[in-house]
Amino acid sequence: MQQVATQPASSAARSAPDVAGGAATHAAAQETDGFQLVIDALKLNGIDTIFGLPGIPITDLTRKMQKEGLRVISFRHEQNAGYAASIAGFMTQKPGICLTVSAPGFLNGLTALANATTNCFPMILISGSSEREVVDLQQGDYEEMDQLAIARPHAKAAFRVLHAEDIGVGVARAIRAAVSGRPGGVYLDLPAKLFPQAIDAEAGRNSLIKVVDAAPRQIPAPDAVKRAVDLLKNAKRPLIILGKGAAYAQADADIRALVEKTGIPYLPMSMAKGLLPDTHAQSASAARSYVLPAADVVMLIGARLNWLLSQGKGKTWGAATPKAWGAQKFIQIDISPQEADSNVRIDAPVVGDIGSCVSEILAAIDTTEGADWQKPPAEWLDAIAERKTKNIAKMGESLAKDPSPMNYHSALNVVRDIIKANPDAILVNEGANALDHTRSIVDMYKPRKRLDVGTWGVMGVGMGFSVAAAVVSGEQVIAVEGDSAFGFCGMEVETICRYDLPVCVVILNNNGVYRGDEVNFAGGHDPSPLGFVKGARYEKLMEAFGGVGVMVATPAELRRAMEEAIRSRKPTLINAVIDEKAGTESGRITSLNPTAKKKP
Ligand SMILES: Cc1ncc(C[n+]2csc(CCOP(=O)(O)OP(=O)(O)O)c2C)c(N)n1
Ligand SMILES: [Mg+2]
Repeated sequence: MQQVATQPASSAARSAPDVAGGAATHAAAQETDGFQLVIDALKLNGIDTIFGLPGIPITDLTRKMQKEGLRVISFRHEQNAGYAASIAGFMTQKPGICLTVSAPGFLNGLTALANATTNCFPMILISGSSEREVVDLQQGDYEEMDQLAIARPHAKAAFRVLHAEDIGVGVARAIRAAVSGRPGGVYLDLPAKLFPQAIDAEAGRNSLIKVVDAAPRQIPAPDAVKRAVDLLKNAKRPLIILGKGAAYAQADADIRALVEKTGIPYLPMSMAKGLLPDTHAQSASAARSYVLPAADVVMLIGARLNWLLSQGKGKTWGAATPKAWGAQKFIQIDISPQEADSNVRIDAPVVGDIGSCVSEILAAIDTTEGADWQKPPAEWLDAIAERKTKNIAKMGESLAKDPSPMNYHSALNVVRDIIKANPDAILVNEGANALDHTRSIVDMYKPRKRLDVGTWGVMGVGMGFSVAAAVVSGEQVIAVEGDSAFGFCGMEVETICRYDLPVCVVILNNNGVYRGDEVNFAGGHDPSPLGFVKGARYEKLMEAFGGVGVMVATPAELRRAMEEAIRSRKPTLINAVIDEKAGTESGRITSLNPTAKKKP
């Protein structure tokens, strides 16, 4: 692994104002306070990085954290800090911490918290809050808001700590809630008055909890494993679907062994790409629309049957009507027992953590079948191979074209080559067409290298994810962004420059949301709601903060600029100008978009 781009704690300490003295002056040497206990509790539990934005009442907390050796990454907007924390959680299995001020800062972070909960990313949003007594009587405090109540429906759990001696318990509960079972977003409310509260240092130390076994393994029941293996064994057209949960589990070797031992074709969901290399012979990605309706037994590994899989029903699955079920039988490996039957019947639920479930299934296959395990019938594998070959050839033709101006294919063909040559690089991706084309064109080779809009299809995660990916891994990050998507978080290029992170942002610039050739149907001076300033010079934004900005109009220019960004590891923004007519409405999910019967 490459060197993590870290500012040495010692130099941070030298330049930070001496805030520790604040606590020391009002407290004797043997006293500690809320500021210190929050830091001690986090450090005791292996938290080393905080993503946040300072202000009342957490300004001194951020300074003190930095002084005490935590890496504090300070953002320009809390939403981006929140997205950074959540994806750090996904990458590391440790809760990512986002730290914000009260009311508006908290609300800015809340979208990311809700997104984390939806995506099962472990994250803790820690927000300072205003005077409880005043807030509860609605007497008009500075940034008055009942944050705990507002956070609760969007979080897996929400806690408030009122007394310094409870900080240890509060932090421990937040960590357990975030990472155990199905991971998610947790809210921790820390009122302003908590921070300067002084207590005896010894009592403080004793109140802290180092969480033991924060995400306990959950071993599946042997009969559940047997039921699944029996179903799989008798399948004629089996299929494995790998979800984001499978990527999160870090059970890469066992998952690969299960796929390869059974010989079953598999489909990776977007963030599971690279769990096995996308070029693997058993990948059925290029035959997705054939395998989903044709499969007779489908094993879901850490993948939910939500909208991304058409809820397991309708045409996608070979059923006659949108609400009807297909003929498949389902095995579902999931940590949550409530997930089964959420949309269609699950014939063999296997409940437990993905790692334990996969290794138990592998063991069951080995004991009961051993060398006798029959690979799927040749007709099934041949039929898939035939479709794959045809579709890959068709894709090859599109990629080989060199139209002027560039389109998604010719630009992404370059990104595809760059990732192939740099398989450790992390690919962050958002947009509509910019997302869908990247997902299908750019092959991934290693697990957890593709980070994208996830379950909600949310725009604006790009720069937060990029910052966190670079900070957590030290690897080169390549962010492929739609021009609209980038606009949600673009100011964080300053953060990327400030921390000198190896992030190369590639904006696929088509002058708008989906397409840049939309018109105002009223014929007035205002542009279409979907259009942006034509010919915008996004690269100058990066230059403004000392990074490298490049505008490119051809694949050759894009390739040169990306290669240079990777060589130099400098913050780089490449404004890749593509055909404004190249996109389609909503990318590949046009069918989800209600349209007026009569066009405007
Ligand atoms: C937070 C949020 N707001 C709005 C949307 C709706 N939306 C979906 S994709 C998209 C932008 C698509 O344009 P762009 O990023 O430029 O990608 P393109 O299709 O043009 O390549 C928007 C606004 C969303 N998904 N998330
Ligand atoms: Mg666009």
